[in-house]
Amino acid sequence: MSMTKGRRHLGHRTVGAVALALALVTGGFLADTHVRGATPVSAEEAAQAQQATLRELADQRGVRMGTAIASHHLNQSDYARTAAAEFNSITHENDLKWETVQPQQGQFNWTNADRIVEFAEQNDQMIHGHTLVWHSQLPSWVADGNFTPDQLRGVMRDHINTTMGRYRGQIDTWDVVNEPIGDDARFRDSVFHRTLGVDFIAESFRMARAADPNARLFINDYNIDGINAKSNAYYDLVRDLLAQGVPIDGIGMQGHLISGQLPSDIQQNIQRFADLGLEVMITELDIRIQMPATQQKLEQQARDYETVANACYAVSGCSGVIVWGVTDAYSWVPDHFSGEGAALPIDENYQPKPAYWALHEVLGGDGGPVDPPPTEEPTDPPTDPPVGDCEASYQVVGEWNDGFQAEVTVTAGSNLTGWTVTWSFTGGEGVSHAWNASVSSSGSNITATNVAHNGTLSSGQSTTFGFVGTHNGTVGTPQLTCASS
Ligand code: 9MR
Repeated sequence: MSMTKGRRHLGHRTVGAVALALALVTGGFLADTHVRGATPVSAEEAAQAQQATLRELADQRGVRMGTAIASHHLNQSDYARTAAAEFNSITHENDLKWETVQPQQGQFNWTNADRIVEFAEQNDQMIHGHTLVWHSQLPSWVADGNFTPDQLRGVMRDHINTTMGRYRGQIDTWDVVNEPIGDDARFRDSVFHRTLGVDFIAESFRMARAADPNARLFINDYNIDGINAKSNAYYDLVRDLLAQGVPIDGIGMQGHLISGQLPSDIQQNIQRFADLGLEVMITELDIRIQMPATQQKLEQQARDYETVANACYAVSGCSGVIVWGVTDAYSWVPDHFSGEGAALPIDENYQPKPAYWALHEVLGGDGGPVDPPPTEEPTDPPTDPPVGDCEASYQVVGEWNDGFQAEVTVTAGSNLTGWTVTWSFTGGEGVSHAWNASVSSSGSNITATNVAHNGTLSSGQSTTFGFVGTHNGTVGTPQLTCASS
């Protein structure tokens, strides 16, 4: 299903009729939509439109279409109305985290968490519980605690039992362990890992199963949406946990993504975890763009939302998508990524963006009103096909103290049955481990060749491989050479 197909032109139903019908019947955010050329709405049109919220489409398909919310916004009517009308699942963005729920040992504060659970119950919504054992937003009495292993187990068990116990029967999926692996694909340092070693993960899941035997238990992280070193580490971890009989039911791929830079293998990645017998969820989707947002960037973002949602809904083990906020007005993105924003499907005035209509169409809706009129914005010049066998482009996608992650996209200029990309690092960088290519080094000279599944490319087709590298201060962009092999 493509966005261009979904961007309907007049002749289907008029924009005015759809928007007005939606405004009349849902009382949702479209109530403020500018209705162009509004015409009287027939009962039939109103009835059709009434089925058109994301929530209703998701319910019809039996999938999750959720959002994260903050209790302190729920007294704003636009916010609460949109959260209730558009989503069938709610997650506490911050109000269920350890520092909020148990800021001091044994002192539990449920005010904000309860408020959200009550909201979800009033609106007949599912709740995805976020989160129990996480190194971040952890009160200092735990994070800096000097516990023996048994003491820490006691602290974890108490927190898990009390929190899951309070919402037993109300919250039936939980992020039990959040973000235990870093971007370098190694286990993160935390009080849990320091004190209990990697077993803290298995122990957390066993405690959670005991606390609520009916809840489905997830591990959750970011940058594991495509196939890369970190998601490979997760694959090995959950496969081993399952083999040991650890009660883990699902994996959450958070989906904090950059528009135009999505991994190309999201569906393949979801599928391999589903093939392990796990439920997969996209738990925190947002796709940020460089501000200011233009129509062209919003259309690209819509294609990105479509890609992610399609990748999930195409895999039977993927139960749904949760977006990380109701409106761009309160997204975490601008506070954390300077110059970036507009990452959600609904804008700061509660208006649907192209990304909203992309989700709508993926869920089986009509994809919304007509295209906006063509804009005068410059379009990117068409990219020339590669001259010669192939071309390769290089992108650094993450960087930390002594490491970095990069992706290389190979585009064929003619039909290929194998390819080799070579480059030289000039700043002392090295490759430590790679995926989707076989990589060898000789000093600073690197040679990457295809693996079995991505050597055959027809002219114009692309494939991407990646690696985690080391550096001593400089992460450059080398010149690449690509040839058939
Ligand atoms: O959206 C949350 C933001 O309001 C908080 O300031 C931030 C603090 O770490 O956490 C954000 O939510 C995070 C989530 O709990 C776990 N995955 C990454 C999310 C974005 O940082």
